[in-house]
Amino acid sequence: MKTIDLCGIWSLRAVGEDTSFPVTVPGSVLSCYIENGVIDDPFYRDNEYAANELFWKDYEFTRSFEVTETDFGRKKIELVCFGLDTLCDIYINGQKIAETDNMHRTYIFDVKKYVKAGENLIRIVCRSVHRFRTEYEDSRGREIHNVQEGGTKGNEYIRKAHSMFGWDWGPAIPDAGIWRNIEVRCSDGAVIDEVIFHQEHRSGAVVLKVDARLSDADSMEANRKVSVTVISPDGRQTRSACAAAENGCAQLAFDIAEPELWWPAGLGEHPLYTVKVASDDDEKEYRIGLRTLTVSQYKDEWGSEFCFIVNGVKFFAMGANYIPEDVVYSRITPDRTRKLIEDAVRANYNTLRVWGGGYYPWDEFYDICDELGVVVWQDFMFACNVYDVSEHFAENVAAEVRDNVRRLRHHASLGLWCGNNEIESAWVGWDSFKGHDESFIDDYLHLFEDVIPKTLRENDDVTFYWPSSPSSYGTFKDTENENVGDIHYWKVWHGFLPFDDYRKHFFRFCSEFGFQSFPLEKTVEAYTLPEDRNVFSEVMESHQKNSSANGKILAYLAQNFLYPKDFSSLLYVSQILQAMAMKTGVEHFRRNRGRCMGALYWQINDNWPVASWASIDYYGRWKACQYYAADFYAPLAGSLLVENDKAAVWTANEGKSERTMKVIVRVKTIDFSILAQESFEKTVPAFSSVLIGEVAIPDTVRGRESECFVEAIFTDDSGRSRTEVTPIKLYKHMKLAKPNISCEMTEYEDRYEYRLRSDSFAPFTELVLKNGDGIFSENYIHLTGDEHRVILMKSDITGESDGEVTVRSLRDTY
Ligand code: BMA
Repeated sequence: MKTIDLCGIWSLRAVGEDTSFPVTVPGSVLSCYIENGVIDDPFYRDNEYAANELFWKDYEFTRSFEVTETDFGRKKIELVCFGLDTLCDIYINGQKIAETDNMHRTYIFDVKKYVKAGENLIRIVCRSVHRFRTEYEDSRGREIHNVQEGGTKGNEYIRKAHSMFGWDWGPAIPDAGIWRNIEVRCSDGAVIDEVIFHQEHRSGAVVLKVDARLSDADSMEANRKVSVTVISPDGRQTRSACAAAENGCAQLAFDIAEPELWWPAGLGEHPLYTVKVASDDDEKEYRIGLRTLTVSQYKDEWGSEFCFIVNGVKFFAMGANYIPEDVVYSRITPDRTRKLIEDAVRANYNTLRVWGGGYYPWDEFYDICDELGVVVWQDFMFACNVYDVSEHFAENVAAEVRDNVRRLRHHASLGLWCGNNEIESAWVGWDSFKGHDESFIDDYLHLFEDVIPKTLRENDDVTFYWPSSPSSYGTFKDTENENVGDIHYWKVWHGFLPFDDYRKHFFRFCSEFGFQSFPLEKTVEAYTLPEDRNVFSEVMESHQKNSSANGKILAYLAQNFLYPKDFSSLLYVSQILQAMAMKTGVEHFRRNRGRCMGALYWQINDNWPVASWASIDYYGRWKACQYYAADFYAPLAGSLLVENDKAAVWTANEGKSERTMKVIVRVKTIDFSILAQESFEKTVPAFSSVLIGEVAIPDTVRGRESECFVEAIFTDDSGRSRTEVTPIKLYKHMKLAKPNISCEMTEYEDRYEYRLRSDSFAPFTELVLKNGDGIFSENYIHLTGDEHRVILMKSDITGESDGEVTVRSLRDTY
């Protein structure tokens, strides 16, 4: 087979305009216009609105390509488009070959009769999605009035990432273009259409079945052979076999007597076997992990559990929700994705949920998750919308499901397929869903409980399917039941309840809960002018897509902290609030391990610089919450709970072996006098959460509550130490002295080391690199005593930096 890569430089022109610009494909109108200086950076100030207007126009992408005489002589010539965004007309040499209307699909067209030997011209016209959505007529004359906050009416009619039309964290700029690879394939022999893997795990051994299917036309011809090679993770053992294809299918099986099993992060290694499949004219390579992975819904005393079970082991899913990484999709490079997933693992995640309002990530995303042991909860791309499920729409979705399931099903990291985000529960409870024609409910059931699961099963009969997130039983039954299925819990934040409310619930799996904060000041500076730097300015409000969010941040601030003295302090305190909120939730969920088996907060990343629920901002900068996640998701995590005049210390062990935890609990004053102290040491069994001990708050605290706090220093059996703090009164009512914090920096070959010390209690001590970016070994720590605390910055700094930092703590905010 010969592949002619059509990526690279194309020419782009708005239809009806004279000027054309070079564009690198994969690429888009936005990537081209930004690169060529046609528009100003759409993320700067309020430029997003002008960028949105661009998409009332049609755009034409053109390039030429050569087909040699030899390639032209081959039997089959196909155009393969891995991602066309979205309403595209494709022409080769002036003849229209196809129309497309789904950015989530891989299109393969037989173009033999359109191409010629020598130079060919391909032209792809992307029609305006704004025109389409405003002119669209429902297949049965019905009206849809639901519009997601920050979204655009009519986005539901187009199979294009919903959030490209805006969301409550992202701008509405529905870019257009060729967003993934594109190529021409010329072949003579058999093209491998798909490869299906099945694993049978029995008494420690694995039978790996490989089922290779040749594309339709080829399967008719006799004497087709398929060979398969399986290479062990270390590359040392290679086994090959060959089989004749019957009706286009060849099946081979390999007995793997001593399989190296794949485990999620924290539970073991993530070895990957390489499997090469070859026909006479095609070759495909896969990396697979040997494991069983599904969801257990075993009935128990509370209801039904909802937990991932890998190789027979139930584990607590820890992580967050993933949204598109950029508004300009061609900027989402594998390196950037790798950095994000590495940051997730660095913060001890073992799971990510790919949320249904974006795109199906490209293969590298899953390769990286396979390599790093991150289980993927994979939504199909539907979120918060009412759909007109016409016959064409249903067929289009079925094709999309088939394409993506075939592309992703072999990945070790694939944990679950989910029908959609929040649509089942929206039909039950959301005001914006009320008043729609009832037949839309049939459309819902047809799509999510028939078309999608049926197509899924035809292509992946192994991976667990969950109809919607959240759901309990499907079919609108008891969707918000806390004792069955998963939950999106938003009463903290959207419902305005205090952080403590998490502790009143015992969810089985909390797949969304979240709290907003502003991004880092450096990030805000990148999209504002000095005069914009007030959270209620027009520019700051444009970079805040949840209309009531600034008010919420301020209301939670009022519950916890004193009014911040300036803009910078407000940004910082908002991040502390977010970190506290997520920590309160996750610690409670993990204390209830067994009953609760999953916590995926909303959300890990942003698609532009914005105030949002993300714990890592658009530029990859860690907010306080990401640092705290590293602790609250630690495989062996300690938590401190001060309630009813008692301080209780807990440890959750999400590992396979028993561990030991030592804890010193002290009740202290802000000038470090110790009013009470107790030490504990306890063995914590594998996969458990235990109460280590309790300490009564001493009477000596009476009358001076506002000067006192409880500290718990957890030291695990590897020597790793962490300090948890809870004040006796609320932080806003504490009498904090202005601490003198010394910070000595030493530069080593591979790191900067900062020795911090304070003369009085300094909660939430933050380090920020003055120049450049990087991730500290810890941050937003509490300085609770005379001793030095050491923080490291390893050599992964990006940008120019001499290691210089600014230091502040809570007392600096007022
Ligand atoms: C969740 C998500 C998103 C949204 C978020 C914050 O429920 O599914 O729809 O961005 O809430 O409001």
